Amino acid sequence: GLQFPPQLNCATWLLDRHVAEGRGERPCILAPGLRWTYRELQDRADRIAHVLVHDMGLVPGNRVLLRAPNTPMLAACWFAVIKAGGIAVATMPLLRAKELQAIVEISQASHALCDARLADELLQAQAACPTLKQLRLFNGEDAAHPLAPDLALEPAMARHGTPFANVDTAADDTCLLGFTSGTTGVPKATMHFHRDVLAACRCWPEQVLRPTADDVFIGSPPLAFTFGLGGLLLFPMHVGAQAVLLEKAGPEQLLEGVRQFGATVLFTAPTSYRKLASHPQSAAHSPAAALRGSTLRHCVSAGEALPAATRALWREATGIELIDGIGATEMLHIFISADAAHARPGATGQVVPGYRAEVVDEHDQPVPDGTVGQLRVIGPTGCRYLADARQTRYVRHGWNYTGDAYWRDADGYFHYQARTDDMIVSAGYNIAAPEVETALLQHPAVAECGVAGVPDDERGQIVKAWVVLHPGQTPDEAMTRALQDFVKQTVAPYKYPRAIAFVADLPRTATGKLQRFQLRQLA
Ligand code: 3SK
Repeated sequence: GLQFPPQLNCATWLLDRHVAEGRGERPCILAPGLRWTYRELQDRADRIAHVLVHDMGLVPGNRVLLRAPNTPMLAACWFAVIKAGGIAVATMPLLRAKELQAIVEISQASHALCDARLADELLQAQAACPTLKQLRLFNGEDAAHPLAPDLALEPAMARHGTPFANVDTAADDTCLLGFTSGTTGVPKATMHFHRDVLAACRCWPEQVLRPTADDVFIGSPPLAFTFGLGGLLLFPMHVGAQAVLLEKAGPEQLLEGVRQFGATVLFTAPTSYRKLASHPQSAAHSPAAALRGSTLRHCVSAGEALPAATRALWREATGIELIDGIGATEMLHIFISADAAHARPGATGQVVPGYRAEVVDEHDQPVPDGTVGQLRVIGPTGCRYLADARQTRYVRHGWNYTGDAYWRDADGYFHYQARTDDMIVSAGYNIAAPEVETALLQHPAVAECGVAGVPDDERGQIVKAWVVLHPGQTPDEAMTRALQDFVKQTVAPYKYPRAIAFVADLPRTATGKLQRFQLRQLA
């Protein structure tokens, strides 16, 4: 097992260690028009830590809400909170006042550091949240409205010196709250300790990704999503590598970022790989073709199930085999995965050493290989909810019940079926919604789709698909029949969608996960 000293501040290991050991001048954080070395990031983080403690009255254990797109200042704020013994509560940039209010209430955040360009919604939330007393805004020069001088972070940073002596936290003091993205609509706060952060850096990255100090990480997930926090901040810094932070990370920005910064490791979600690979330009000039022979050597997919068709599309377009993985905010990062050499199409991978994962039945008993059941996982990085009665439902005897339906094969590879609540029962047949989605996605007219069960008098439920067509395709009766026939020929015919609705886009969480429970509200 992993051993950590009883007193531990993870910022000391991830950031200050590099400067102390002579690597301070190595590049650390890159962004368009900006390059910070490890020493420069440390300088910013130390100054912000002084502001938090001396100007804003932070004491260890206070929760600090962070709100910004992926920027170097967000990284500096995150480390400042950890250095000061606070608890980082990073939030998705797209959240509105109501959602921020819920997060402030659940986390009991007393302090906030916010990108001035995103201040409006937070100020609205603050008006309704008496616990949130201290707020500072950064990146104010680009903001639409002038900053109240007493709220501006950068001038306050300039008034403080360095260094900052990191608070001597215990290894099992909480350092971050991760909010689940709410595929079911109700977010939960998960608590992570300083030692969890370092354990996450030691498990999946060391066993599967195996990065080096020469790697340059890039990607799309927000740092508020632990997939992004690990992939774009913790894991690069653990090995002294570089991370590119992009405020916008659509296909064009990712492609340009890989080229401009010579990125070697890409983190993004299956939908984004699919968009990159099937860009409307001709195949020879598509973004994916431009990545063939580029600096990229590892492409990591997580955040939602990877359809086999997307894996194949990416391999054909770029020559790179995706590293798939399933993680959870509850577990901080990925716990089942396979590196490119061990990838098995249709399977997420094998359990990452350090974790145990099992497929169990409704009585919590492990099922034989080949049988579908619920995935549960236990390991060094989770799982605890903050003051949430659902702890007893989702965490039992230390195991986190993930809500994913999986089966395991004889070689220990785990195969995703659905969220347990995404299994459709139609006329006695069990149908996994993602399997129907995977089949539909193989049709050339389909850009995106979501599948869910809808009530039906005769069959109990029927399979319904909500489909976004590629530009130029016609959403008519003939298309409906073509898609239904296609699914019948691709998977067992009883799984075909008896109803199809054509829509302009699909409801997704801020982390890009499909919200199947919202589909039924669409026309
Ligand atoms: O959703 C996932 O698969 C995931 C992956 C890595 C870290 C966190 C999460 C939620």
